Amino acid sequence: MVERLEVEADLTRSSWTTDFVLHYQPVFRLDSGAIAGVEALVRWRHPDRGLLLPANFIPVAERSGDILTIDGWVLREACRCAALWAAKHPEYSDLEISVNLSALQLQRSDAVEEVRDALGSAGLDPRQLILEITETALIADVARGIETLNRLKELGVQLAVDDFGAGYSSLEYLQHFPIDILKIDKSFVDGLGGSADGSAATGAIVNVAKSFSLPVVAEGIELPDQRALLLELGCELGQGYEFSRPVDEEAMEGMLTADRGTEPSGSRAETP
Ligand code: G
Ligand code: MN
Repeated sequence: MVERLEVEADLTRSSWTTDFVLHYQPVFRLDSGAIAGVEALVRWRHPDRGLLLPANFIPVAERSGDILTIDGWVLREACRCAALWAAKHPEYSDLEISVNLSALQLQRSDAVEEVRDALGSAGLDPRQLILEITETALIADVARGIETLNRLKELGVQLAVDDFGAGYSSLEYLQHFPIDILKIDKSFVDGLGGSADGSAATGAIVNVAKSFSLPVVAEGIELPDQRALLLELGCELGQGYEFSRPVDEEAMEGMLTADRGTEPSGSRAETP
């Protein structure tokens, strides 16, 4: 409790441009290792505690309302970066960037305007923006959710279900929501390649995506075996430490420059 209050107090003192930073994790083609996209992940450079992951501050920011400011900044910063990379690297002129949208952000009356503004001020083609939404956020307010998602789709952006399989996994909403991509939760990847064979559950999730004709991205791939098994199960895209940890803007651009569709160089530590 003391800890939470402390984080809350720290949050209100934070300056968005210097204390928060976006790291980027590439999404790879599991067969060739070529970069297929990038996910933007927010980190908080805490003055005393070092680089904090979203799990350490997002819940507090959701309760305090600071999440809306953080989310807006993340969206604008990610769009700016993607537009910059697309302009600098012609071979990535259609590079897709994924941004995580919180449940609260989805419920805001001006959510669609915020996305439109971020795209507009960055000059980013809407087709390059993928908004990731968790199952829980989708279910929170179904009627309003569908309306907001439809309006977001009208902007031309793509929508992905994040952490798919971890929540309700209600197949019904896949029919009603305008979803473009499914991202398999890391827990289904963890179950692969170890002593306990989790490939039946993972295969079932991949098949759900396929039967809805949706591309599927596996999250949290940490081992070569997991990558091989996912490919066997028909999953073509993935991200995780086996390919690359989330890295800062400069390192991400370095990867784009070096990418020739060859094997990634492996993971490196995530540094502030
Ligand atoms: O909810 P979402 O899937 O967007 O969360 C992604 C989080 O998972 C990020 O904080 C990212 O740093 C972390 N992550 C990405 N790849 C891996 C991985 O291979 N292993 C683990 N343990 N975490 C990962
Ligand atoms: Mn995500």
